[in-house]
Amino acid sequence: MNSSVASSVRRRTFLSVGSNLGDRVSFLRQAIESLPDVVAVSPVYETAPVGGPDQDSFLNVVVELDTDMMPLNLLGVCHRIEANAERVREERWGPRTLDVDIIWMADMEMDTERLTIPHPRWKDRRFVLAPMRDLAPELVSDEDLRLSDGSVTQTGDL
Ligand code: A4P
Ligand code: MG
Repeated sequence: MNSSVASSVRRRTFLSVGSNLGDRVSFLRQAIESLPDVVAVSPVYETAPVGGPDQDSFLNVVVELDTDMMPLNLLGVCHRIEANAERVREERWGPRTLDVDIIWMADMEMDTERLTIPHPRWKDRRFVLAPMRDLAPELVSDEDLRLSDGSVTQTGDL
């Protein structure tokens, strides 16, 4: 494999996947089928929108990868998957068919114009923390979950 795409290290990685427009369940399913190196998918949560304009509720999941992809290449994959879901970037935090964000990667911290890891707002958001805790309770404390914003309800599995 091209050395600019992969490193020799596989990292435990968590992505947040959300949809609040159109057929939300099939957009989530399509995303998961297209992602590389998936090892686990959280239950689905119906979540009240956090930030942005008045908009419909989201379905959110967190997906765990075990991947050797470099962060910027993984971001490129996330953006391609969003584009395939007919996502149009209109308004920040506005309604979207699909949003795929990198939340956390083991032993990885970076802060560039294009990519910040861990995601700068992950600890504020219950729609990220609740499904992430289902997969990685050692990374999300009760206190983190209690202090986060937004209401979430678990609705089942994809
Ligand atoms: N970017 C920087 N760091 C990252 C990262 N770790 N992962 C850059 C992904 N992207 C990252 O994102 C804007 C730019 O952020 C990207 O081009 C990338 O270079 P975007 O997806 O185009 O726009 P956005 O998602 O509207 O903005 P942002 O800042 O990512 O929004 P958030 O903070 O992710 O919030 N409420 C509920 N209930 N459920 C949701 O899923 N999502 C949002 C989006 C708001 N409210 C929500 C939900
Ligand atoms: Mg995003």
